[in-house]
Amino acid sequence: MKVGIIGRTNVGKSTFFKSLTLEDVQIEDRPFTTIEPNKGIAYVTVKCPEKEFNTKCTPHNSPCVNGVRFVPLEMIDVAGLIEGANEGKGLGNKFLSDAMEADGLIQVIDISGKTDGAGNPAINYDPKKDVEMVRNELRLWIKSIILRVKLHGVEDISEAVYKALSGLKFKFPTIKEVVKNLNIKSIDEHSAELISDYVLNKDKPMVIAANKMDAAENLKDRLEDLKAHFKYPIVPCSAAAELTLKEANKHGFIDYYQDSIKIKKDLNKEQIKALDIINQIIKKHGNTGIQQALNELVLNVMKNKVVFTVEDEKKLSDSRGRILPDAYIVEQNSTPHDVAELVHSDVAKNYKGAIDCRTGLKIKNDEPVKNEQVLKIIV
Ligand SMILES: Nc1nc2c(ncn2[C@@H]2O[C@H](COP(=O)(O)OP(=O)(O)OP(=O)(O)O)[C@@H](O)[C@H]2O)c(=O)[nH]1
Ligand SMILES: [Mg+2]
Repeated sequence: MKVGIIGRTNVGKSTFFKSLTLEDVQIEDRPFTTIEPNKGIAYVTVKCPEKEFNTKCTPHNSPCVNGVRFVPLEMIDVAGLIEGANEGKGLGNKFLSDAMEADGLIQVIDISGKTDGAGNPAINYDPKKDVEMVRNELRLWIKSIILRVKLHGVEDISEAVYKALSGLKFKFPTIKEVVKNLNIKSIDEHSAELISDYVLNKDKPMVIAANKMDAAENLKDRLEDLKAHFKYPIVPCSAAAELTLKEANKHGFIDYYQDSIKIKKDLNKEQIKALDIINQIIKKHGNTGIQQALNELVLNVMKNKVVFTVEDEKKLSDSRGRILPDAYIVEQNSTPHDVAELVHSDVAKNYKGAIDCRTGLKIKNDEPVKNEQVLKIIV
């Protein structure tokens, strides 16, 4: 599972990325700070089943804090876009192929309107323009790749398009579906655009992270306006607040957990002031919105599931005695065998079935796994 962070330049993409991965990346108040993609591990959060099973987990691949499991996924932050990227403006659009390694996208925007379409300071800039621009640049870029398809007589259109888009993680069934449903018989400007739109909609689900909410005046109106125009879920957030809290937590100044902040060390006046501002944001909105944006994409929009795997269905342990050691994010229709593939190729090879540890019953091989299911894979 991989999530890509995209958006116009200087909206806070790298700050968003860093607040979730704590990777040491460059953040600056100017356009085009990021050039090479940043990669790291972020986590979705789900309830740990330890309490329900009346046990205490000893996590291996997914840390547990106060009964909340942090389930890992890959995250990639790419360079920023500006209008005309398809004509080479700014850093162009070639880096978008890095973002397309992702199964889902978070588009970061600057809801404060204090930077313009080129990433420079502004007053009251309308972030709707950025959402449309990013969409348009993505569509034009995919379209240009599809337009390079040369059909040699009998060749299947779906296969030719799929080959041209290889590496961008679009699914073959999606391409077959659009070619069939829209009755596409040749590749031209119009059909390439239709295919581009369709595959982006279907295979790159997206949420909008309305960042810099701390700096926004009339935040409520601005959010309403966006919601009225776009079908994507829109999550108000402050990556700068989240990053400050995570770093203060890491260095032992505070205990930061979900929406609670506890001061641990003597802080100076400046630090107290900064924390006060952040505290007000959290009180007003409930949270910084960063983890919420990621969870919204991975669990609600993409409808992925989290499953826990164990080797002993009674003790809920692995061979080393660790309790509820591992959790995995799997696609909506995954079967127990698909989960086995994620655990290890040998486990998949020797797969003989799976048991639902809640019921103790065997699961049918073609039955999709359930969210937060605890599975014993029989090998
Ligand atoms: N007020 C406020 N500023 C923020 C927030 N998030 C990021 N910033 C600031 O916005 C500026 C740009 O941040 P980056 O994370 O480098 O932005 P980016 O989108 O990665 O930029 P490029 O890589 O250049 O496209 C920096 O000055 C950040 O400190 C936020 O939530 N609130
Ligand atoms: Mg950046």
